[in-house]
Amino acid sequence: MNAVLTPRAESGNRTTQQWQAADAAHFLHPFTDFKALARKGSRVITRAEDIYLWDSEGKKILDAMSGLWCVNVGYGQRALIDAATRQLETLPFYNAFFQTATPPAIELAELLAEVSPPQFQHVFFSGSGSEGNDTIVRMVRRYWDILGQPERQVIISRKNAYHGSTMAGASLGGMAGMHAQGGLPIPGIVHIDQPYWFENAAAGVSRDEFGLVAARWLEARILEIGADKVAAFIGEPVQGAGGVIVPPATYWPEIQRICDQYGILLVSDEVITGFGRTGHWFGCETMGTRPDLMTFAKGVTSGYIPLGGVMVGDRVANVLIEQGGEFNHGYTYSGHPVACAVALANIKLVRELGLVQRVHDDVGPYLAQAFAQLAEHPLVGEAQTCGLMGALLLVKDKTGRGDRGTPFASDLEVGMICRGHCFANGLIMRAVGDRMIIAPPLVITRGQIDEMVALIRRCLDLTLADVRARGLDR
Ligand code: PXG
Repeated sequence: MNAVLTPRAESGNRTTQQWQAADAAHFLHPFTDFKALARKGSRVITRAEDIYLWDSEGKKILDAMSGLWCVNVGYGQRALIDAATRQLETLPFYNAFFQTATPPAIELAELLAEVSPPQFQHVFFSGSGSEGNDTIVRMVRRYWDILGQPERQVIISRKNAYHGSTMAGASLGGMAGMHAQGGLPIPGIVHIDQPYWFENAAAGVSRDEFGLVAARWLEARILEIGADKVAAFIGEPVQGAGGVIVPPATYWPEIQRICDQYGILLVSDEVITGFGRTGHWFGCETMGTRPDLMTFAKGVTSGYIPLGGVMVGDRVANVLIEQGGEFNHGYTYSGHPVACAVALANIKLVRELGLVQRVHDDVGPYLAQAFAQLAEHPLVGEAQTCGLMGALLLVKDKTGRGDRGTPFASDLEVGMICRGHCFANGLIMRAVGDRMIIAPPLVITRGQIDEMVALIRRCLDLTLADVRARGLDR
């Protein structure tokens, strides 16, 4: 029988098959082959608590990806739920366009200035990280315009970066698959190689040496374009969607030196790394840079409700405010009162629970230790963590290419085999190529890390058995 014709049950009370049929009939999912998913059927997630999800079959799953890098305080936090409810009752919406403001937006702006590095005293709100990066493009070009240097238009980014999915966000990003659709990148955005030692370092070059080499690709590109044409450099402190690529410690300080030397604005995209993920409030603090602008989203509300924005450093804010006149840019939901109320409750909770310090002193080092042990697994060629982000690179042979290991051919999709085992064993861990990545909620306990690592180990064993049985290691 065609499931679509099954009588519709009460909302929230349908069978998995009924959900899947309605989903396939109407819902176009992001970054998805629609037809393939319709054939296979979505996994329907129906509820969550702490760091666990439950699907429509009642199966419990450990969410080692915090939703999509965002549910930093874990699921079910009463303070956030109550903040949203109270604000919905008091004032569900008002805009910030017509010389108006709402108390939650003002209070959040004030609190963000407090938790951000000292150069940040102003914020521009958006509804998402992608919109935040669109604002970045508008703002850096406007900045140079006001300063009488309108030819400074070019923004330099990196291959395999992820900065969102709008026209500007996807253009800033360096994902080849995204650029292949719809005529991207837009003009004035160029990309240099990423600081990925495993893939891009020459033989015999140490991580730290490579960090300097990779940073100087920026300098070379600036000189090629002409420093007087370059507006800004943008990067994620740790590349997230690109596979949790933790740069060598030498990389970011050298990037800072280069931006300073040529007067170029430095933009830190903190959409994933913001609000404690790396063990400081912002990833730029972990990496030792002083950005002029920071994009944020995700962890600002722990994903309970959409909100994003740009922290605007004094260098840019002073020019925009003092000399800029009207900035012709903004979104209906810039400073949405309910989103801002949830963000306020979220940031206060992060403080109350001491989550940033906890990642820095306790669970971050604990995860690093566990990953160092996983690095001994025969499939693992590289194990990296930064705070509560982690990656395990699956390799064919650990001893190839000096000590760097030999990767699997990418068409074998060994990462997808591993991800399949994770799903089947109640663990959400993502595969980016053959990099298996995690970013669990910051509230995760040591006991829960043990539980997660035991699941990871089991899935690595199952993947290794598969790889050997299918002869993929030959
Ligand atoms: N910057 C960074 C660094 C991000 O990680 C965005 C901007 C865009 O944010 P919005 O809110 O517009 O999605 C992101 C988003 C993945 C994945 O597959 C990562 C993101 C989004 C969707 C999927 O890891 N990051």
